[in-house]
Amino acid sequence: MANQLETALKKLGLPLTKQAISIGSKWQTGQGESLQVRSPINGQSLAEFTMASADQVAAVVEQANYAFEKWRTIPAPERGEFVRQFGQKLREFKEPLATLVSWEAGKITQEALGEVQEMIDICDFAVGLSRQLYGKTIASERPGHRLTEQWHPLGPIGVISAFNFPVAVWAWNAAIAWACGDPVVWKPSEKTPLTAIACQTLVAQVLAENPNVPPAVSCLLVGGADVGQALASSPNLPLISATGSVPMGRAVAQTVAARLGRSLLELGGNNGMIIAPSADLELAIRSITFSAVGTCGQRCTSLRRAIVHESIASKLRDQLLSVYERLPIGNPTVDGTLVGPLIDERAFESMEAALNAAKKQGGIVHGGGRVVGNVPEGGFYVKPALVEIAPDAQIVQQETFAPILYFMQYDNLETAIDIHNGVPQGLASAILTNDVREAELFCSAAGSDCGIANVNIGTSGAEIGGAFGGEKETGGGRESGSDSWKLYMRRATNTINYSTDLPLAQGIRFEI
Ligand code: UN1
Repeated sequence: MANQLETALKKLGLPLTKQAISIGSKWQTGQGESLQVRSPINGQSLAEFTMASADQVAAVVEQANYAFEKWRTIPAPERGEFVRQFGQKLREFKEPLATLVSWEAGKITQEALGEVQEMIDICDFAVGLSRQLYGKTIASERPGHRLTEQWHPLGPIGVISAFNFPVAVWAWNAAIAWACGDPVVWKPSEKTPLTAIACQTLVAQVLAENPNVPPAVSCLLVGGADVGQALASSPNLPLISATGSVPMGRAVAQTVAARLGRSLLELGGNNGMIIAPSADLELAIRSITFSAVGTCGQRCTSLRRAIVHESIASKLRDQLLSVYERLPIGNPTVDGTLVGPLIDERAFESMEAALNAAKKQGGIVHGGGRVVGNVPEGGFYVKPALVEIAPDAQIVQQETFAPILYFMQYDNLETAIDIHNGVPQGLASAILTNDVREAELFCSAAGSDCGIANVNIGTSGAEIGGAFGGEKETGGGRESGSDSWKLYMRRATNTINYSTDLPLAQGIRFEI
């Protein structure tokens, strides 16, 4: 197995000595704390090097700012061409990059490949976008005047990403930012620096073929929370896009707000699904299982709460439990495995703590606990848990980044929607129903209060074409598709007078 990793690292051309800082294709040594990178698969050491310190952030941001001065003047379709070439590079290196994602984040091969595909997809989207950064032409109230708006590049963007989508979330930001004319300064999770170094290595290959592109359009800082805070407080990063926990987002948002910067937050989800009496049960089993146990319950969009109509609850529970019983849990790089490891011991402890709390609060816990036989030693493999529990149990309010599905019952849809919306987070949601009235109510203003509301599919696995993000403690940000690009640009409203007169707006008379 380790050979598979070595081959992938070789193919990707990762530098043998790892360094924490990169400006385009130049690497610099960090001056912060030392970092030991371990694989969640078996605890094996993947690399050890010194992280960047907070003091090193300003110099990198300065380089990104120099790059911005040039990058913003390059026509957007030409910037799109750079993104297109990066997308091609990803196609070429899809497999080794996915292998590295598996080894560093513990994803099963299918999901790791899917993550790289998500990067490719957003590159394609951004290439098209680079010819569609449309502003509006607005009817002017004054004769001989043209009122219009333009979208201009904003400046270097700080990207703080999490371990669970170690490369795709950066790509959502980077591909859009580059098309929009913004350089990117990336701080990946300390748990997944190698995938970040791999991405930067691939960007460097594209830079080498494009001498017109200022290399500092892509900067990397492997560092801890102090580096994240230094990015958040940097006045030269007009937008900070941060994905991760609610406490992290709160700290970043407050720092960015204090300098009146922009933040784009994608924080915790506590995603729910209503399963109505008319739901197709076979489809329910498949969508619930993928959403609840996929990525070992470590997606922001993972399904954490099933709100099931009482008439079908016991049947659905029994069927789910029998599927859970035969889930292939183990080495994520082995064909057929569906549930890989948790990221580390702390994640395992959080899962245990949540299950203990659930029991104390009256929950009946099925599954859970560490799997030890038939899995690589040194990894934290768990049995996904299904917990029958009352909707008002306190633990249900909390997002635990692990495969725990709280299973609750309802009697009428209004109550189900109240239960559904009665948590602090608001990322992804779904209803399974064949009743069009129920489906439309769920998607209406009086329905799900989340950023993502689905019908007859699970909560996870969104496509890049839509805007991704959620409300309440999820942070309100939207990234990826639709018009999320507007956050990465500044809007200028232009009023142009092509007459020989000077009429004032609002009919004001001001004769001199
Ligand atoms: C995340 O977990 O931070 O919708 C992102 C999904 C993926 C992205 C998840 N496309 O599950």
